[in-house]
Amino acid sequence: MKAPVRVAVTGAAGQIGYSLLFRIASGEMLGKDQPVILQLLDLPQAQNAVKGVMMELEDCAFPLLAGMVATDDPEVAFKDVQVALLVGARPRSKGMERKDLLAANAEIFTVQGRALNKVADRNVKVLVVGNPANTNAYIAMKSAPDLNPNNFTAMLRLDHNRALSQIAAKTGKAVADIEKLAVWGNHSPTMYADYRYATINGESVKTMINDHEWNRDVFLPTVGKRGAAIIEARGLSSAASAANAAIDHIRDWVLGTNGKWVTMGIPSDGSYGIPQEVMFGYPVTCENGQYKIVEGLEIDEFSRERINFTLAELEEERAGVAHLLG
Ligand code: NAX
Repeated sequence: MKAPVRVAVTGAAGQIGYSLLFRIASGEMLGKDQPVILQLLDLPQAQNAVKGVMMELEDCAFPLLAGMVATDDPEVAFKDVQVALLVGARPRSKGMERKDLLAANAEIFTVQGRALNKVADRNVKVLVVGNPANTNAYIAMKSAPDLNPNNFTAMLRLDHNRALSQIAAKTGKAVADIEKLAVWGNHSPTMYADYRYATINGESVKTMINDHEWNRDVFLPTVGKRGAAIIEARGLSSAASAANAAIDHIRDWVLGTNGKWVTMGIPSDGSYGIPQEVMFGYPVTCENGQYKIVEGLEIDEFSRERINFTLAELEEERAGVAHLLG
């Protein structure tokens, strides 16, 4: 039996947490032969609810669940963790302005970045799900100077999966056969889902669809506003699909993609003209626990416009929190 991997999940009492924890404990994220210890962080007032979730996890009798910890202290939750899923965040309350939301989250992710810096495993892989995910991941990264910045990532995988399923519906083909999709930028309606290089059984998706208006007026708005459409229909924000995307993101990062492209929000290395350190959605492949940006894609005028648009939003968010970073 392998040694257990310590996995931290923040916002453990929330709705994404409830869809996420059982799947991690059953081995869907790190493999069916990999025991895990769950280290659950939530606010003091949510500790009772976390206990309830832990009771249910116990009642599943998962063979791979080697232990659990519940706490409201980030330094306890992140102690020696090799994977950290930062899901908990401050939601926008009524009348709250965008800058206040950014500031409230900046505080949370500064504290959590510092705690990771102090107590986490030196190779911890961090995924930020809590919104604004890219900027929160950027703040956590900047607050953890002793850790490798490349180990901080933001979740764009839900946008990627949403785009895959829209393309499958449009072409009448199977999701599993779609390769080489890219989503650029921020996890927000400004993201740019780009199927120019995508193929289905070797055939070009762009040629198959051959409809620029559909791309611009239907596909991009549908993917970009999917979160709002789900809130409208369900009365609650996406949870199971978000948890599923988080599992996909970490599984692929740890176990590899076999050459398949996936989308991750990662600190830019300057590729495609994105300023260094901006937490940006890129197409990547993963191997041996490392991701690698897919390089050499031609960026046409329409794509450059879209990429600049989502970049401008990220730069604005980054400028909005700059004074809060020491
Ligand atoms: P919930 O409100 O159901 O749960 C959030 C949980 O986080 C609560 O239990 C709360 O007590 C806890 N929490 C708040 N502040 C905390 C802190 N400082 N430390 C630890 N725990 C804290 O929200 P849920 O639906 O689970 O969504 C969680 C986050 O994911 C939100 O920020 C949401 O906007 C974001 N999402 C991100 C997505 C993405 O693709 N990146 C998609 C889905 C989702 O909208």
